[in-house]
Amino acid sequence: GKVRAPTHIISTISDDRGEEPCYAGVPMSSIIENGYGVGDVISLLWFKRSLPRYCTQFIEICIMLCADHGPCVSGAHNSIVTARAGKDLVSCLVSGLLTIGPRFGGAIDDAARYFKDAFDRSLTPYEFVESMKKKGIRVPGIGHRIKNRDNKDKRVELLQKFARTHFPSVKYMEYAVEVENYTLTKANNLVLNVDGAIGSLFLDLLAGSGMFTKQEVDEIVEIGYLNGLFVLARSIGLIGHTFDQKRLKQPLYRHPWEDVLYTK
Ligand code: Q5B
Repeated sequence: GKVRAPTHIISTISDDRGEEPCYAGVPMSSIIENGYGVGDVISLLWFKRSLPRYCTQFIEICIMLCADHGPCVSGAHNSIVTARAGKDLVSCLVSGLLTIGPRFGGAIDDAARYFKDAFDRSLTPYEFVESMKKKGIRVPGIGHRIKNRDNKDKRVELLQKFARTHFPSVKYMEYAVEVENYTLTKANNLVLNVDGAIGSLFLDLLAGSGMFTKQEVDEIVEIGYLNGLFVLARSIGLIGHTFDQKRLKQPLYRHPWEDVLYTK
C-alpha cells in the first residue's frame, strides 16, 4: 500500500487544495450562494459545524455589540497612542488587543467557566459570590467602570432580549442575573457586564442548541473559545480608531504632567 511520510502539521478546519477553498468541508461557493454570514463562517472555522440561524445571529450580534466602546477604554486608548506615535496599522491593532484580558474584555471565558461550575454544582448566588470572595477572586463578568444599577449596559439588555426570544433555554444567563442581583446588594456598579452576559449566554447556546455533546461543551469551556469573540469584534473598533487618528493627523501623544502624581 501507500506509505505516507509523517506530517509536521495536522489541520482539520479548512482546505485550500481543491478548485475552491473549503471551510469545515463547505466550499466557498456554497457559503456565498447560500447567503451565509460571518456568524456561519465563525461556526465553521471555530466550531467545525454549521449552527442554526439563531446561533449564528447571536454570534453576529456579539460581534456588532462589542466592536467598539469609545476612545476611553484600555484597548482603544492604546491603539490611539500607538497611532499618534506614527506606527503602522498592525502595531496599532496589536497594542490595543494586548490590553484585552481578565479586567478588560477578556473575562468571557472565565465568566463561562465560573458560572457553569457554580450553576452545575447548584450553588446559590450567595454561596458562589462569597466563595469567590474567600478565594480573593473577582467574579468574572461582574462589575463595570461606568455602568451601574441605574445606568445598565444596553448591550447586555439587547443580548438578553434576543436570547429570551430565540434560545430554547437561558438557564445559565438567568443564574448570572441572580448573581448580579446579589452583587448589586454589595455595590452599585457590580452589574452583569457584557463579558458576563456573553459568557453565560454562550453556555446556554452550547447546552441548549443540541449541536454539542456534553464533552464538547466542557472542552470548549476549558480551552476558552469565547474571548475570541471580543478579540475579533474589538479589532473592528481598534482599526477604526487607528484610521481616525491618522485621518486627523494627530501629533505624538504625551500625557500631561498635571495628570500624574509624582511622589516618593
Ligand atoms: N469588585 C471591571 O472595577 C472592573 C468585582 C468586585 C467581586 C467583582 C471589575 C472587575 C471582573 C472582570 C470583568 C469585564 C475592573 C468588564 C469590559 C468591556 C467594556 C469596558 C468599558 C468595553 C471594574 C472596587 C470594589 C473592590 C472590588 C469590588 C469589583 N469588581 N467584587 N467581583 N467582579 N470585574 N471585566 O470599577 O472591598 O473595595 O476591595 O475586575 O468582568 O471590560 O466599557 O470600560 O466594552 O470596552 O475599577 O465594557 O469590576 O472597581 O477594581 O476599584 O473595585 O469592588 O473587590 O472592593 P472598578 P475596583 P473592595 S467589561
